Amino acid sequence: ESGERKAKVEKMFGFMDAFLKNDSFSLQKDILDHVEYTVARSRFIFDDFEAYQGLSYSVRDRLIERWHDTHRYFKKKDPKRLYFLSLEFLMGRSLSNSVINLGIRDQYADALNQLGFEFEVVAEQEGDAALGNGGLARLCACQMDSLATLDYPAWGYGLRYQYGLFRQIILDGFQLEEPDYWLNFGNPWEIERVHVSYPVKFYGTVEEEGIQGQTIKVWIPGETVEAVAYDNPIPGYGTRNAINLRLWAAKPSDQYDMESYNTGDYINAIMDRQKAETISNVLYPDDRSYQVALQINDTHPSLAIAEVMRVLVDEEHLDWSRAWDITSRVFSFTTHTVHVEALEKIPVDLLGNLLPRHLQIIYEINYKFMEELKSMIGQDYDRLSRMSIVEEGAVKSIRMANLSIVCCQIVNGVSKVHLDLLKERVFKDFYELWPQKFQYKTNGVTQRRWVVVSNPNLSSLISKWLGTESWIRNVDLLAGLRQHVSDPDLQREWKMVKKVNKARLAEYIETLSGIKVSLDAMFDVQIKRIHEYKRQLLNILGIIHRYDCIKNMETSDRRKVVPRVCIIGGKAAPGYDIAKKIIKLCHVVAEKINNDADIGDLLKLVFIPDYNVSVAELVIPGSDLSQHLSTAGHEASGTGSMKFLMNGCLLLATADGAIVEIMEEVGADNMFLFGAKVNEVPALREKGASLKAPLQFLRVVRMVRDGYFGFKDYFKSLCDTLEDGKDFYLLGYDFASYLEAQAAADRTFVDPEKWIHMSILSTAGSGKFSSDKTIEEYAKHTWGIEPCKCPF
Ligand code: GLS
Repeated sequence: ESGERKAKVEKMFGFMDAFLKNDSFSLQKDILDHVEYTVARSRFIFDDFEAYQGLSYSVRDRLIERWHDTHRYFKKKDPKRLYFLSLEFLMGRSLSNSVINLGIRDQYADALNQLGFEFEVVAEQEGDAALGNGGLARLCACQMDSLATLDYPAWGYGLRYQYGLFRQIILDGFQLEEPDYWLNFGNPWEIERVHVSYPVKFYGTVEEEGIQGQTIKVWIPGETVEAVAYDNPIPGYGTRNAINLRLWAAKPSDQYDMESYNTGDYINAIMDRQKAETISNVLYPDDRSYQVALQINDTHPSLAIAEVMRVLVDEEHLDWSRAWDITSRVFSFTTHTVHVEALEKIPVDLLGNLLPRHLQIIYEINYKFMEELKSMIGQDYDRLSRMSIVEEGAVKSIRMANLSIVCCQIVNGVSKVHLDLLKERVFKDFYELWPQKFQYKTNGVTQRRWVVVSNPNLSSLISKWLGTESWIRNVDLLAGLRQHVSDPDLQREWKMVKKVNKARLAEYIETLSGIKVSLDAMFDVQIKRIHEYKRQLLNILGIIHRYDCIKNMETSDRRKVVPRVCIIGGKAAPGYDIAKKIIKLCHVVAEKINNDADIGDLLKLVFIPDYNVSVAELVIPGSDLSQHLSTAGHEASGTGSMKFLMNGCLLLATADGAIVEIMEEVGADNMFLFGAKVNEVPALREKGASLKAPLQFLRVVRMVRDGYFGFKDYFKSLCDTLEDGKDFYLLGYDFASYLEAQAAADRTFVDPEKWIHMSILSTAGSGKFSSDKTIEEYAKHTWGIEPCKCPF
């Protein structure tokens, strides 16, 4: 920092903490300046999109200012930093979140108004940054928001994918995928750092060289790619701190052969390597010695371990044990799955070709680990081979989870149930060896995005009844709603907010599908990735059952039916055939029900296409009930449930993942629970074909099988998965209790006072599931970092 420059600036402009002004006139001028000079449209004629651009650049200026100040402050204080590595960050939109966190939303809304624009309309112009698949990626986005808000000195590192998650198009009820050209219209939220770039090396050979009587390994790489940084400032709420999410883009380097750069798979491999180079830069910058914690979000970035070892041993010439000591103390690892088959493996041939030196290092780590293990457990070869980092077999592979566990001193699960499963099943051998390594941190979501941004009416209502906005930073305060739960005024206002949100959702549904839905109906929602274990099929079969019952009812009984609007949304992985059939089934069932005049408003089924963060922001506040149906023991945590809970939607769920902890917080009598428990599932599976499904289940499956909804041949393989003995996800077994839970939800819905009561208690009990809590736990018990708050 140049003291002379600082003095000059202060002399010219006077001393000011904030350079930019936030009064309405300054903001208007700023937006117009950006429209004129950055967007290069006339300040007299511009449309909503250009207004969005001008506005975003103006907001970005304010972000940059805080972000500079924060980093100057971090530099001055030099606290231990966290580097959070993840291959996926699902940030969604930035505008609304930024202005709220900066505390200048109303000022901007007013400024726009003066210019003849409406904030909500302008904000709708922004596309989603969808650099991730689902829960895991959105979790990282929530955690970045919490890290910034709680003033932790943290950096996020990820990849700047040219294309985000595919766009889901529905054609005749079938899912089609289209590329997400998210950068086509520019991205005002990022700052390209052309000067922050590193060569990332691949291929080549490893040679031995003698230096001062010692033989050292020298990697002679074959090809180089340039990694260029794009910085994305992340503002905290109620603080001046703004941290950085640095996303790396791969660019061909001078030495690079353009032809191989343009071949698809290779680029992916290159992308996976970028963070590792960055880590090496972060650990040993010049002559400074930072203290750092490096968090590996799932195994995807775990090659970083081998890279840090390579830098320490080959480039810094540390001896192996010193290098290993450092590496194993800086890294921590969070696993996000319960599925052993989902644990990442990299074929040795591939790794050896792409990164020969890294493979050698991993072999060396494994050799030392195996020796140590033998000395502890003796010649138990089965166990040795299960725990080995190298998997022998048809395709010899590196088990990235084993590498991560061997290296990291702390291995985190994402819910209490998840930790139990890690100990008992997934990593049993490792748990027995190192019980002290295994911990869990319950996942959480940020109340800033999921209540303040997406449900402003509820947010104001909560603040009004709590008499403070402090819950936006201190979620524990939400529990204060409990004392007002029986107040008729709160109940009335709470109901009103829900109604307004439902109206907004109904309008969206009508625009999308032409289907008019009744606001008096229960809005019943299941939105998440389509997966067999998440059991959207159970939901659809339940809807068929409901339809069938209504059809067979006397007219007088129909009056007692609670009207429902069933809403399903989610993407199926492009190669996941069964998941795609579930989407198609949803559409054919919807077609039948929605066009049955005899059913009218009693039942509607809507599939919301292209589910993403922005869609969730609209759907969640407008839901009455949400469904979380995973077969117990399959969902590591689940974070959708937390977003619904905060918004006062009741949950219909199995006792899986974080639901078990939600139950502890809000009480089982405030939810609709059903299904086999985690510890019952293995024994039920053992029973196989002798586990007879109930008649109602057989009947609805038969309707699909017999072609009642058409596409008989197409659905055959889907129905086959439900046969006795093949029903791995236990839809048949859980069906009866599922219907009972649904009936309980219906009975409660007709008692609005009770429903609202439960709804308020849901929000009141949601504090534990804020990502602020998760981050505080990580900071204390895993990373060992302290807040570093930049003065205002
Ligand atoms: C996931 C799990 O499947 C979810 O249960 C979990 O909530 C999420 C975040 O921890 O991580 N793992 C994964 O690979 N995708 C997920 O969403």
